[in-house]
Amino acid sequence: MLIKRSALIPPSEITSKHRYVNRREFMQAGAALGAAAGLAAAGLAFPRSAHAGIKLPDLRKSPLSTSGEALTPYKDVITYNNYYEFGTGKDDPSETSGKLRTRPWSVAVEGEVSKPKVFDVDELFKLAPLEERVYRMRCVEGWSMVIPWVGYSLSEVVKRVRPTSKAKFVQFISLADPEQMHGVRMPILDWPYSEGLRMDEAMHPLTILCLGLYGETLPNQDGAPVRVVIPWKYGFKSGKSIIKIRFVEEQPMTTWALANAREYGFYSNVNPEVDHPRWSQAKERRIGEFGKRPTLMFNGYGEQVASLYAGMDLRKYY
Ligand SMILES: Nc1nc2c(c(=O)[nH]1)N[C@H]1C(S)=C(S)[C@@H](COP(=O)(O)O)O[C@H]1N2
Ligand SMILES: [Mo]
Repeated sequence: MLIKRSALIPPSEITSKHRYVNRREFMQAGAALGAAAGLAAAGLAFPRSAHAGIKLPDLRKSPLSTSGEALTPYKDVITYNNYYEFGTGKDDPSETSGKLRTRPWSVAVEGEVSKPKVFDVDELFKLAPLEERVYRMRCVEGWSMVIPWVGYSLSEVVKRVRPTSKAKFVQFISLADPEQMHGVRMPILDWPYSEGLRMDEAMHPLTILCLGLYGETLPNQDGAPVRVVIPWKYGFKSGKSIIKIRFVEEQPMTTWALANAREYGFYSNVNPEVDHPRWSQAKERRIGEFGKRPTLMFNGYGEQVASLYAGMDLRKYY
């Protein structure tokens, strides 16, 4: 088979991953790899179906990765998901997102910028060197994973559009296509899924524009073809399948704050001391492990990000 062993995936996980991927997906991946090789001269070009994941070449390992923690098995990363556009069950996204069309795809970067631009997603693959970033991911529901994301700092995109002095916040808007996404046909959330960051959070090097995981393009259920990942915040801040990045002057409304402002604040920094109104956040269950481990302040990224919140009451700005 053409899928090569990657140095970043421990052999045990390669085995479980390969056992998981079914034969048809293997065939698609193989054909896609062939096509990708043939199109190398034209840059990175991917076929419409990227469901099985297309190997991404030339990944450098980021020094910003967490180290010393086992990666969550690939199978769990792609079958235990929250992606309400494809249903509210953890299995729903992997079972129902297979036909999402991820090409053509573009991301419009607009608002308070002096150089607004619509980026074709294949352009985003070439904008900056792709890195492997191993981050902890903590869902507000109380579970966590360790995922080897692929991407680069979102600041790479931001600096190219030149935000104006009025740009104080950034909004990330996901695709909401009722024809492709059965969840969007129902009033589960206020669609499109919309999230936001303060400008300094968006510019922080840990915040990534994410194009892949486990050395391959993103599976649909994890937010193909492009998403953001903000590792010190609860997972819902990291919007999937984004089509728009908008720079704004006022703090934007977010989907989860609209659903329940008391439970989901704009900041949503991982914090073991600030409980969700309906449950404690002191501990978490790492997917694949038994028992619980303590939740880390800022999900363990406090050294890098605590200064962003100096002087702020984190109980008030939850
Ligand atoms: N568009 C969109 N983005 C989303 C969600 C969603 O329902 N829709 N769920 C969020 C939540 S609650 C979590 S925990 C993470 C899960 O990302 P993963 O499935 O890749 O681990 O995606 C976030 N991004
Ligand atoms: Mo979540």
